[in-house]
Amino acid sequence: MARQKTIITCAITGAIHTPTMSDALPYTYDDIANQAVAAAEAGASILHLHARDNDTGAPSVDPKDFQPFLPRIKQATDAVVNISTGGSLSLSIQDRITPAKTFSPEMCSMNMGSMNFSFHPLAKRYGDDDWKFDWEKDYVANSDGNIFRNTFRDIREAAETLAPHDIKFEHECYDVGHLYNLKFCMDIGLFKAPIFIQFIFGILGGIGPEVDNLVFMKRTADRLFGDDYRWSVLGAGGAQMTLATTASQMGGHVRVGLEDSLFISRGKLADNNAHQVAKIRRIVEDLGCEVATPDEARDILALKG
Ligand code: KMH
Ligand code: ZN
Repeated sequence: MARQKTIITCAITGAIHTPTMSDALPYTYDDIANQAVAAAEAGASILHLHARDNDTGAPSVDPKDFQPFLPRIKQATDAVVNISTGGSLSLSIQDRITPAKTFSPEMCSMNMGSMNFSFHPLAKRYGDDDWKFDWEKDYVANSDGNIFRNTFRDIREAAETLAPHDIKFEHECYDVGHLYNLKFCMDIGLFKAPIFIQFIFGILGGIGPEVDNLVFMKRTADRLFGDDYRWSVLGAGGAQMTLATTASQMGGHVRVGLEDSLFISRGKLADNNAHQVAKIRRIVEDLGCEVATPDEARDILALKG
């Protein structure tokens, strides 16, 4: 049987990194549009998109901050548009799903459980071995701000509100319990097969970025979902490229982008999103896999098209 092609998703800006961390992080409408188009040209067939305030770079879920770049991306590329419903940690689920409800994209994210959500100190240290973290200030004092809330009520609200739009969900699973939440939601009819799971490793609060854990997540998903799922891997920070490489060799799809890691290699910031896409594309192709075009991604994931 021919080997399935590898889908590269690029997550362009996210809501966690700040522009002070890297000059490459796009936050103006122009930069988000230009970097998204360049990432698609470099080989990304899915673009996972958040918006930011054009002046300050603060995360935004206001449709007026998506409007200036979405049509430009659609006009310049054939890439699948995937809009975040993660928004940022402090927002309600109603606010977080507003962009997907407004623009009805082919895909959007769907986060599968509540958790503490912080950068792992080791992920930050990937670029700066002198970096010091302040446990009291960064992790303890800010604990309430670090809760990523995705209760069953939130998940149902998002699923039911978005159901009429026929959007394919990127089910974000940060730990093995989230796979069981997803299975439960499928059993009660909230989500229909085939589903697309993003296994996420290396967020502090979720499962760690070890290959053993990837094998464990995949084996658990095989048991729970059988042939009813497609999967991709996102490693945060320094785990990004190594886990994406391993995933591609295990038959999975991959996600890169400055939302998940600002680096191109140890100690070296990426120039832009396309830099990371070009690197993973080169690795995937060198190792004998082919990269999926946007239409092939639509086919593999059974998108509305
Ligand atoms: N930033 C990623 C670790 C979302 O947008 O819904 C997870 C994410 C969530 O992309
Ligand atoms: Zn995101």
